[in-house]
Amino acid sequence: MTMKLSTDPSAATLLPIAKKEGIATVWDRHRAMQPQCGFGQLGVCCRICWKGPCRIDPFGDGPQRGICGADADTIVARNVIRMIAAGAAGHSEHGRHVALALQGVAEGRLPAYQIRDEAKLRAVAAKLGICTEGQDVPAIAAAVAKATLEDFQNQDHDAPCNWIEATLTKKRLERLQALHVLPHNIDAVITQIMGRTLVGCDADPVNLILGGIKGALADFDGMCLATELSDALFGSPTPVVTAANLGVIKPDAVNIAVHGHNPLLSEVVCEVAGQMDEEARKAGAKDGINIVGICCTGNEVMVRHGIPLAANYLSQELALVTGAVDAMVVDVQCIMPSVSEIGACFHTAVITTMAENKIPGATHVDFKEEAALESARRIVATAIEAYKRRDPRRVNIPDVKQTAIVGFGVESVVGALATLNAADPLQPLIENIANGNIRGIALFAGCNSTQVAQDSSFVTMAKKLAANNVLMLATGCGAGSFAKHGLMTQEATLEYAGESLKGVMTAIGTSAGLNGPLPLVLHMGSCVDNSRAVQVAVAVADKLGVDLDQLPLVASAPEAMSEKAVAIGTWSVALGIPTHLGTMPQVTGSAKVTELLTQTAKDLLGGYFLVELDPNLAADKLLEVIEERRKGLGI
Ligand code: CUV
Repeated sequence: MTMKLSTDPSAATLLPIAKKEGIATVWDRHRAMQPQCGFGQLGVCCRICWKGPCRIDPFGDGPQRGICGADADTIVARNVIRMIAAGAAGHSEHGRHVALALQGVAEGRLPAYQIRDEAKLRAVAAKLGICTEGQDVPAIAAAVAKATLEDFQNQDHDAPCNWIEATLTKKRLERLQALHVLPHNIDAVITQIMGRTLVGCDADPVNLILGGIKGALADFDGMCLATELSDALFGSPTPVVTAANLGVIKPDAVNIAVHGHNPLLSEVVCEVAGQMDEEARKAGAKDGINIVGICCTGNEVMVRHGIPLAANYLSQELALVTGAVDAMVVDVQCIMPSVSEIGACFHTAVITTMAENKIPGATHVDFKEEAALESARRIVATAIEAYKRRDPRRVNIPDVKQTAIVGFGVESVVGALATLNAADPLQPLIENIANGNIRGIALFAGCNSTQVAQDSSFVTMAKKLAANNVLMLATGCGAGSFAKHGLMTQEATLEYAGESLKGVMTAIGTSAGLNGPLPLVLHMGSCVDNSRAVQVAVAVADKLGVDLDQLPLVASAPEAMSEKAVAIGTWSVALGIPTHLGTMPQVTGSAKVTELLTQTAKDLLGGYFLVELDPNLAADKLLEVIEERRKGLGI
């Protein structure tokens, strides 16, 4: 295969080492998997019952219906909405954990946690319409947790989830209500998708996709609550200077990589690591304990505490190939099962922590919020023990890292803008969009995929959009890509931003005390933090008196792969945002479903999917969409 596998410079150093050591990586397995199943790629393979598997012949010569009679439209629609349900389940389980933790803190049951951001808690309470007057912090936390947990329990179909109702524009809520796609209960909506896609149930592709949209909006609800309650517990992000890529691993430290998604684990590991630093030094690590992040856990601790990011999704295995990671601590989602085997090639302890997420060959340390400190101590002690077994001759840490200024939550963005206009912080942003200094806003989200040379589509698109004066926000592994490639720096703004964008970024950055422009791409956090970008957009829309589908706002997941990305992309469309996918979605075996998602959605919701695998063309198309939206607004 001649295709470049990764544009991450650390991969160039480490892939040959992996090869020499006989370690297979994600790219080797990708190659071994070629050619991949065409039926699966089109979404026309059905494994929903044991009369099957069935598959529809895309060329029209063979079967056009499965054994039960389901045609390609039904099969594709069922498959894709099951993906949405899985994505929504992942995010909302994460959200539920955080909400239950908040409840535990309110009741004084969780000594490892506290409310670190009281202002955020109060703001959330106000948003949910909870009266806080005369209430102390535990009482407010209890009320917020209760209102949040109702989103998992409410049985009244006509009462939408509390968080979604508190978050979106009025017009958007009405539009979604009219389509009967507003979720009333996250768990119920996910269950409904599983139920309606059983053999012999919903066969109408339009009805199925509408059910999927409802599931995606449940995903959005789970994300909003996960983000906001995590901020209340762990602090809202503020701008911080840190670094990204595998060069953040230190040769003389006990390196602990925190990997996965949920901050409930990583926050406590970070805290305990600080307390156990001396033990690491006693074991011979003269730089003590060094925590580094991978994937969205990495993003969570990066935007809140400036913990450096070692890797995004596709280079998680390479972190182990450095031979200098002493423990990789994982919770849920996006953890390649291969890490335990690669860890075993070295001295690395791969530690799973969640009862429902184990990996053969890994060490399991059960993590429960009630005993979080004890578990975290065991985890850190395991890392120190592993460090003692590290073979220094097998250490290869690539000398690759980039500075990254990160931590742009809604509060910090508004705070920076407030330095220009304290009375009306959004005004400078709106003014600059209206006068065209900023043409539009693009949210980059989503994963890495082996379908694309790692990080390449993110970087190519961002440079082109920047040159055309588009303000960029990023989350998830997209944010990881930009951080690793030096696009979250002030220098990048000076180098790549178009003149008018550069002027605005410099004015905001300088007045906010950054001694120069804002970084080219603003890091908003993990995947669940996509809700932050929506909050900014809703605030702008409300101020202008328009709905989200009128704003010059686009989203892009150029290297999407996870079912979670399918859920996120779908709610993005449902919120009225044109949403680019740079990898081929597994739906093209149904012309009807493809048309629904890429065209009909535009009439129904204002948002739609735009599939373009070439990042240069994708950027052009998004620029066109932005100009079309500007025209609609008369700006
Ligand atoms: Ni939640 S979902 S590969 S870590 S962004 Fe990264 Fe982000 Fe996709 Fe996973």
